[in-house]
Amino acid sequence: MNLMITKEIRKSILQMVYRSKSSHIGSCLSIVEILYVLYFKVMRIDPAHPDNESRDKFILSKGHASAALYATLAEKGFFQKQLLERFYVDYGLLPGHVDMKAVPGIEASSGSLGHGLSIGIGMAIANKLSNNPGHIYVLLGDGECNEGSIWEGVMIAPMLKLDNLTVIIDLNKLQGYGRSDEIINQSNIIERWKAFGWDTYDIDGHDTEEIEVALKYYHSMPKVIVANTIKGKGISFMENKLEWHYKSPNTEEYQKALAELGD
Ligand SMILES: Cc1ncc(C[n+]2csc(CCOP(=O)(O)OP(=O)(O)O)c2C)c(N)n1
Repeated sequence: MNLMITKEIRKSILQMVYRSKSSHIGSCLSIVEILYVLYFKVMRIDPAHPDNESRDKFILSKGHASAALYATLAEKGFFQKQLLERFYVDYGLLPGHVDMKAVPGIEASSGSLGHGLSIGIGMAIANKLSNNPGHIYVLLGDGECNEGSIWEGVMIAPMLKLDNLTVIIDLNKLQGYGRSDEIINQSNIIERWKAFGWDTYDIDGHDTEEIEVALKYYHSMPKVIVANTIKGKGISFMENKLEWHYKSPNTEEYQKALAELGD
């Protein structure tokens, strides 16, 4: 079941990016298992009632990986899968960076990196004030963690004891133009977040059981899950290759990738 759904999500991402000749396929492929576990195993959400007051909320702060979120929402039944054909095309419906007004199920627009954590903290505070049981999940890129605004959020969330907030860092170790540890070395990222008072977890971000256990584990403080992932995961020639941040597959590459993902 896990495998079938994650494979379908990967196929949708591939088709969307190929059709629109757009970027960020590697960034999408590293977060498929995380999105799958959130939307199919953990979050209390109902595609038939996307505005339910007490729902859990997810913010994809690395909004350039929009294709992965749109594909997961379609798979979950928030909207018809056919709408994915309208990704990043002229007169399309689904913009290249996440748009909360495009389709049901999206909680925040994103794309300018560094804002999702603060938005999530605001939502978590609002839920506390109104006794709303909804939990807030925020997914950050590891390169995105170079943004100063992220560290304002890292400092304030434990002070406010936001135990209704979970952050997942997609540690795929690559950014747009290079390796994360060569740009700003945060190889001790867990110790850094821990020092500010976060509950920390270090997991394999492609192991769905590990992801589920980490997400469901009780925590009294805000939690950060550092998910070790592979950029381009699932398509062999894209794995851990910087060029697939911006590159779009040509027809030959598309066919090869599709064959790898199989039926
Ligand atoms: C504020 C801001 N600066 C620059 C960019 C351009 N940009 C898009 S993706 C990216 C790299 C992000 O790297 P990372 O967070 O590691 O995500 P990944 O794509 O590796 O998953 C950059 C710099 C942006 N979207 N927003």
